[in-house]
Amino acid sequence: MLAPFLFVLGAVPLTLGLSSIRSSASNGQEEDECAVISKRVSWRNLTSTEKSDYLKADQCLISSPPRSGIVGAKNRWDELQYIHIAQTDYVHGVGAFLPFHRYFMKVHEHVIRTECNYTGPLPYWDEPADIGNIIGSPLFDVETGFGGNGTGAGNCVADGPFANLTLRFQADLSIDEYCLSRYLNDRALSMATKENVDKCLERETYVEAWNCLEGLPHGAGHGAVMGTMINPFTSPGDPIFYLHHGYLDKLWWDWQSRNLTTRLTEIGGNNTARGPGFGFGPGFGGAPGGGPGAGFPGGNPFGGNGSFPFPGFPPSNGSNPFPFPIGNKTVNKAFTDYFNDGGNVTTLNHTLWSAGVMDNATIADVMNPSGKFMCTEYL
Ligand SMILES: [Cu+2]
Repeated sequence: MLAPFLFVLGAVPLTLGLSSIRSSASNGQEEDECAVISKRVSWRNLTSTEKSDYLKADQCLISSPPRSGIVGAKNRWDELQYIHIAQTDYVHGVGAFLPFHRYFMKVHEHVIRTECNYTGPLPYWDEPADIGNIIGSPLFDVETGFGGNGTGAGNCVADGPFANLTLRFQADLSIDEYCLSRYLNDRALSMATKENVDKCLERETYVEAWNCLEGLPHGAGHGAVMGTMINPFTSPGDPIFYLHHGYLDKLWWDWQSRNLTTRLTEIGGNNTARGPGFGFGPGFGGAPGGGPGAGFPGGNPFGGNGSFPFPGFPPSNGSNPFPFPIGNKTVNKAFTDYFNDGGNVTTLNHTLWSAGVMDNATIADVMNPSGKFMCTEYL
């Protein structure tokens, strides 16, 4: 019987508002309980079978045909990456940064569970544990992890379960194949310290905590892996992305947990990004070797007046590609209307979009990790 357990876990269900009022179905079961609680666990604490199953699930996405009609995608993995690329400027440096990435973790979980029969826990990267020895991290184990460092001129990953993985969506959504690349380094990971995390967890307001978390703790993981991971657009091409953002999401939850009475509903910030790459921290760009995904030099990758095609956004408009100016710091009404906040301030009504891979959600839906939409629990 899950329900009483969930009430304890769900802590302060009142704060979720009207949408979570429980209703009894005719079979007597409550409709909005979680069928399964997804456990979020450090990669270090998975058994070897769990590790192997998780790696196989991502491999399954890579070998599964596309399903969502995203033009140019050759597999399910491409479609997940597309979701992130297509809205990079609107999910970074904005109030929705943490909620969107929490939702995106759920989208990934949803597809591995429903399409690849994955039933295990969702791993995150315990980043402070790897400070000073990223090469020795169990994440980058060639046999039991995600493969090791990149090699050669392009820093392409050539060993482990994702050896020779081919990606194809560029930052502007054009198609040009490139390898999964990494340039592991301890310098960036040195910023993932407990001290830097604690500084964020001590912030009082959501806006302060989000800005802090999107800075060093977020930048450290991306910068430590470099290659594909340092590109703010294409970073979900590396399976490590989901463990890094799983960890970052845990940090948001750690902050929320310090005051559930207010922080299960506290949101804010701007809806319009401050520019591409905000939040990845300075100085992380330019991995040796270059090439697509092997480093993000910063600034506008499309040139001064480039337009950013968003096929299928908003999805209600089918295939309508509508242009959004890059680097436009003003409120873009086409977006803010779609986000449904009624302005440039991020609210609980804010729409979270995944190109139809999963249904849209709202920020309200994801505020509580153990609520009926997320159904997760951090261990
Ligand atoms: Cu992101």
